Amino acid sequence: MPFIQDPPRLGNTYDRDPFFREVLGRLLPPPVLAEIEPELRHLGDLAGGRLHEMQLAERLVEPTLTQWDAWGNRVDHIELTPLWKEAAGLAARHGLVASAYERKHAEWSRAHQLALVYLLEPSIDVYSCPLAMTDGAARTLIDLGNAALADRAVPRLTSRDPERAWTSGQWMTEQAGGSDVALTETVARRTPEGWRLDGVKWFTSATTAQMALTLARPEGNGPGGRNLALFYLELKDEDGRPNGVALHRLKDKLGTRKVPTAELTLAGALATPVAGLTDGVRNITPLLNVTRLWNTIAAVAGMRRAVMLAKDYAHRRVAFGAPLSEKALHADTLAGLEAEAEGALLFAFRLAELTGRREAGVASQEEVRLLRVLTPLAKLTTGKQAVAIASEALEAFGGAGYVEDTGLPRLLRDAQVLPIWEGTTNVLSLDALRALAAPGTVEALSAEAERVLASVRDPSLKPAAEAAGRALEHARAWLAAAKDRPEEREAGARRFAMTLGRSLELALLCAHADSCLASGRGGRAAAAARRLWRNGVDLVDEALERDDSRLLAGEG
Ligand code: MFK
Repeated sequence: MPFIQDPPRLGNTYDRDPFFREVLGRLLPPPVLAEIEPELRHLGDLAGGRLHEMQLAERLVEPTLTQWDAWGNRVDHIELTPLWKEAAGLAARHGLVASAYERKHAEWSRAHQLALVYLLEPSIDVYSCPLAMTDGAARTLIDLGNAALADRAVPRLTSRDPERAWTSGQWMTEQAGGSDVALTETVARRTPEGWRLDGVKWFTSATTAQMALTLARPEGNGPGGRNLALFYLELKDEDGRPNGVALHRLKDKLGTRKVPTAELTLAGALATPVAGLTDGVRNITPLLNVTRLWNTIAAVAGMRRAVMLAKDYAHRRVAFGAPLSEKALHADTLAGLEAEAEGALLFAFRLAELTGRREAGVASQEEVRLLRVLTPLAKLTTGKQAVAIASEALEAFGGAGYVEDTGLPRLLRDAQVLPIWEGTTNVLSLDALRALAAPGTVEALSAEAERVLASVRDPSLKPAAEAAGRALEHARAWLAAAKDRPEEREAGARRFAMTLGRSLELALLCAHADSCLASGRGGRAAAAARRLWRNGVDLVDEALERDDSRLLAGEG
């Protein structure tokens, strides 16, 4: 009998994720956790079982676009993969969007919703993409106070009935305007029937949605983002005919292959301004901030999935006389990955907590400012980590991680989009600087860091917490020194943002570990905190340190 390797297995991904359960246990009031736990366990079972099996079985199935029917009618039909169809029903029934809006658990409703997302996300082939945009569209319509549009669309966007539920697109990206959305070329013309849009959208994710929010320049408006307007459109008219939207092709992407991302033309599409005829970029930012939150959750869910598989495999794979799990170097490597995933998870759920507080109307001014700056920081930090962790996790399988029919390479391909869409690392680093320029935001961030670090009392955690504190202090000094040096400030923005993001994660992990130690829940989290510290050495980006001393010395 030739040797046959036992493949990695997931099991119930809720039960097998004690760190996640600990985090929820600290974050949620016990009655809330008790109420939602059966559903979390059910989703963990699905994610680690049937959905994961479907995912592996459908590895080669991709969405297809049929533009014409046999008789010459333009149909633009996208056939989704079976798993996507299954995910749509599951998402609606389990309230993956709805639970945030029903607000059954007051300010903990976002954490509840994102816990559901965290569990399902790695097993639904990035169906999280349309859900994120749907959530963002609902938020935007509500925040901008357009009652007519909100009354029409929000009940659909937040429906638990798969037959009624809608998804929304977020059509921003054009050939000229990707990161620089102000370059949008789509034009809006006023006609007797209403506003009509003409233009080409280059990357419209999940184009099977029923509606979209998009940007266009009303005829007569000047250039720039302020002269764009935010529009609402539905893809089909009342009779089910296309509303001036023609799909050119599905994009041939490195990853997220199951997401039917299209390039499309708007040719006289009827659309409604959501909030006036200017300030489109500002008006679409509620959507951006929600999808950036989802991106963060997708990143931490992907990291956890990669680590779970690699850890399970380490018990099944024998090399050099013992299971890999008993090899000191392999175990150390996996512990490093796990620590990254845990720091990132804490960051993501801190963001979820703040979002929930703001939406429930109980956030202080300081928390609102903190949320604004933590959103880009969490998205950019976790996006980068997700790619690095997926890459290392594949390596932990040796050649099997590089072979398609194990289903493992997808982890890396799907992670690679996370630092790109919803704002690249550089764009978000600049966004973090923009947020910090607003009055009170540096103070809000400093207060957060101080509060988290002050809660770390156990002597075994002090060196790691102090390293985080030093890095945060360094970042603060750099920001002050770079204040009047716009070019240097811009050049150092990513180093600054990554230093901040990673040191906040370490601080949060130290605080979490401290509370575990204090409540006698063992030292596992403390070991992870020390491990994360070792991963980051002293966390301060070396180049930032050099910039910093140069700036502080007043050198040009
Ligand atoms: C699992 C997760 C799945 C997610 C699925 C998503 C699939 C979708 C695929 C996509 O990729 S969709 C396209 C994503 N594109 C982007 O994210 C665009 C990236 N670029 C930026 O974010 C730029 O920073 C930005 C376009 C916003 C800059 O544009 P401008 O024209 O230079 O705007 P400006 O002047 O900086 O900001 C305009 C206003 O908005 C300002 O306010 P005021 O008008 O009051 O001065 C800004 O302060 C405000 N603003 C900008 N970003 C904000 C914000 N406010 C709140 N939050 C923000 N994030």
